[in-house]
Formats: sequence, structure tokens, C-alpha cells
Amino acid sequence: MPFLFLSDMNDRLRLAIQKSGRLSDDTIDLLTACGINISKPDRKLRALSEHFNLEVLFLRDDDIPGYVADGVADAGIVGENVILEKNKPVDIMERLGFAKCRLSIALPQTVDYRSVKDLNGLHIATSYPGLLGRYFESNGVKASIHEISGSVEIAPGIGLADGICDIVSSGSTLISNGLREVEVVTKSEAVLIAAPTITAEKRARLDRMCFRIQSVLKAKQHRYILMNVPNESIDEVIKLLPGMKAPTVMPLATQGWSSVHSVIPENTFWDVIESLKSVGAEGMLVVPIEKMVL
Ligand code: PRT
Ligand code: ZN
Repeated sequence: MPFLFLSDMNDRLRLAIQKSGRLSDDTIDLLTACGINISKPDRKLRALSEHFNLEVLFLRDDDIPGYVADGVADAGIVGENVILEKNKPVDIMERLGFAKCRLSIALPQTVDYRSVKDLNGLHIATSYPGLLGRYFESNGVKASIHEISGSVEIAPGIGLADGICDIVSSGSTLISNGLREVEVVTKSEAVLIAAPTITAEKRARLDRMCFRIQSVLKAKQHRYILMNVPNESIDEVIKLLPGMKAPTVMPLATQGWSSVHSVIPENTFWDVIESLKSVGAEGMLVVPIEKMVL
């Protein structure tokens, strides 16, 4: 039935993701957790995920903002740093919580540095001339930019520049090159972007994908907790537990005790556990949550 086939193709959402690099495994894992299965590319540039009617384009990360801005892809997953550098008109739909890093200016450890004014007159090597130029402009810094495409961290050591502006994650690359981070230009993480020209039908499909992504990300940020509580402590325990609406309380087979179940955020997890213990909760079990739909 040629007509059906064509309408399927026209509806098909095109998602651009990094072919191979720091974003690719986490991107494929996230899509898989959302029930969108795609196999890792070998030499292929495209793959289909039939049950979500999705076509995946495997690209270099630098090309993703342009492909999405031009509407060649409807959406993409890429580092925010790349979007800001390319300065293309795309809509950020979701922050994805992986590939977290910062773009920072670093100088040799031996250089005395007090404030951004000390950058005046320096020669800085970077692969991010757009972002760095805008940072200098908004901070009233008069410094020159030397654009290089790789191994930025060695530039001061070989006399190519006074300092660098590069992606920092743990900071160990800077330390091993005798450099010190002096200013953060921007923070970044992987984001889902959409083409400004996306059709209403594809936008609806992308919204469905966003809904799944939010459920997966929320689940990652929370834990399910079960504990035994003496009945006289239940009120105090409940005060400590935010839950989704309210904690579940069920009687235990042992008289005077209850089982309390709730959901707690990962970032306050240990503080909450300590407080619960101090008001009499015991036998706590903490389990991961796969999806969380609110
Ligand atoms: O081939 P392609 O062009 O697709 O990929 P790429 O080589 O340009 O990018 P890739 O795969 O290295 O990184 C993709 C994205 O991951 C970046 O655009 C950032 O959004 C994000 N990211 C997160 C990082 C890092 N962490 C990171 N640590 N990108 C690069 N680094 C490098 C950095 O350039 C430096 O050399 O790691 C070094 C610093 O790491 P630390 O841990 O020593 O501080
Ligand atoms: Zn790249």
C-alpha cells in the first residue's frame, strides 16, 4: 500500500545523535530506557526504530545544531556547549542530566590571577571562539583568541598561547598540564533540541518522547524506600517523607508496628535516612525506580 508507506515516512521523526563519542552511549541508553530501541551504528549513518516511527541520524556532534536548525533533522541530542558555540536557532526541549561539564578559562598555575581584568591582553587558545568572544565582550575584556581544534591543553606549554578555554569535567587534564581553572564561561549538559520549523504532527510525537524522557529522568533522581516503624513514631516519620502524594502505611504482622513506603529524592537521600533512623525507623530497604509518571 504505497499511500500508507509514504504517510509513515512523512510522519517519521528524525532525531540526530552523536555517532561515536562521549554522548553516544548515554544517548542510546536513554532512548532504550524510553522504549525506543536502536542498535549502535557500525558504519551506518541512519537507523530506524519502527515501533516509535523514528529515524535516527548518526552525526558528529558539531553538525547536529545546524542539521536541526535547517530542519534536516527534527530534533537532536547534543551538548549545550556545542549549541551555544554554533549559535543556531534551535529550541531546547529537555535537559538530559548526562555529559555534565563546564567551559572554563585556565591559566598556568604559576600565573598570579585575581579577577577577570587579569585576562586583558592575553592570548587564549580554544575550540570555542564564539562563546569565548561573547564572554570577553560581556565582561569588557580585551584579549585575543587563537582558534585550534584539538589538544587545546598543551597550547601554553608549547608557547602557542598564554592560557586556554576548554571543556573541564574532573579537572585532571588541567592539573596534569600545569593549568589552573580561573573562570567558568558556561556550564553544560546534554540537551534535547527541536527544529523551530517542526510540524505540529512531529511536534506531538516529540512531546511523547519528552514525556518518556521525563519519566526516566525523574525515576533516576528518586528512590523507593520501605521501612518498619513503631506506631507511636509514624507521625514523625511521615513529616520527614515527601512521598508522591503521601506515604503508604500498612500494618505489620507484629502488633504495634507498621510498614511505611515512600519515594525520596536522591539528592537528600542520606539526610532523610539519618533523620528517619533517629525517630525510630528500622529495617529500611531502598530500591531504584525504573519509571516515574506523575
Ligand atoms: O567526533 P565528534 O565531533 O562527534 O565528538 P567530539 O570529539 O567533538 O566530542 P566528545 O565526544 O569528546 O564530547 C562530546 C560532548 O561531551 C562535549 O561537547 C561536551 O558537551 C561533553 N563533555 C563532557 C566533554 C567532557 N565532559 C570532557 N571532559 N567533552 C570533552 N571533554 C574533554 C575536554 O575537551 C578535555 O580534553 O575531556 C578533557 C577534560 O576532562 P577532565 O575530566 O580531565 O576535566
Ligand atoms: Zn565535535
